[in-house]
Amino acid sequence: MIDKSSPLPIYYQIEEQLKRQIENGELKPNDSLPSEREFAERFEISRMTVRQAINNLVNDGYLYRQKGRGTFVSEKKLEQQLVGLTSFTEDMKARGMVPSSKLLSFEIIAASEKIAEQLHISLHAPVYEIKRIRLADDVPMALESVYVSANLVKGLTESIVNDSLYRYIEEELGLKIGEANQTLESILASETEVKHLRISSYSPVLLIQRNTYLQDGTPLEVVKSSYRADRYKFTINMTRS
Ligand code: 16G
Repeated sequence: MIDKSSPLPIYYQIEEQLKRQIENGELKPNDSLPSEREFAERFEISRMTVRQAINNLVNDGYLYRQKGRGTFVSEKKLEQQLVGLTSFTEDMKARGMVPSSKLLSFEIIAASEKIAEQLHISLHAPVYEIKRIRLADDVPMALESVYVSANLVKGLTESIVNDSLYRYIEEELGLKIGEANQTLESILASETEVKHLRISSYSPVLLIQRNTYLQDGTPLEVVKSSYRADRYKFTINMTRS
């Protein structure tokens, strides 16, 4: 079902067709795909074109490759319930995955007007800026920038943020995390996100912005996270009053 007269590139048509088959269950997780050669013969196109389509689907998380065995359909997206106020480490452990982080930057900076206002601290007060890639079973899931007041979250180190920020805040500092406001929107991945999340250019990502407060109302953190839209699905339960 390839339309060679269409203005849509052939690799793109193959990608869309395979995505549809994955979404409607015709292709199931861990099903193996025909080889590049078989694909090329079936559609009468070059192997290069097939490879491009498959590469894009591998990058987008729809397919995965196994050396010497072939290409397979990936597991479904991670479904994340938007209910409790949890950390990335807790979320991944709860689903039996191994969380890890790749620290991109860890610095004390002077609070900008916007950050100072949100953290209720003075302009230029010291703030930790922590940029991390969050991974689950070694797959990059989100790119996250966290801002916390250095006078509130004292003694942060690189090894702490390579582990769990919430664990340190609660267990080591004894601070009580209370609630958070969060927004979720779809945006086009920036170049940085494309690079670190290993997604293709022009992919959408889910931008989540969170403002977290301690139980006494003190602002704790300002967070901006970009989640891979190809690996994540957020669900909400609603009750009609
Ligand atoms: C989550 C939170 C983030 C928090 C982090 C702590 C979202 C959108 N963000 O990524 O606000 O700072 O967890 O994680 O859920 P950690 O305890 O694993 O370091």
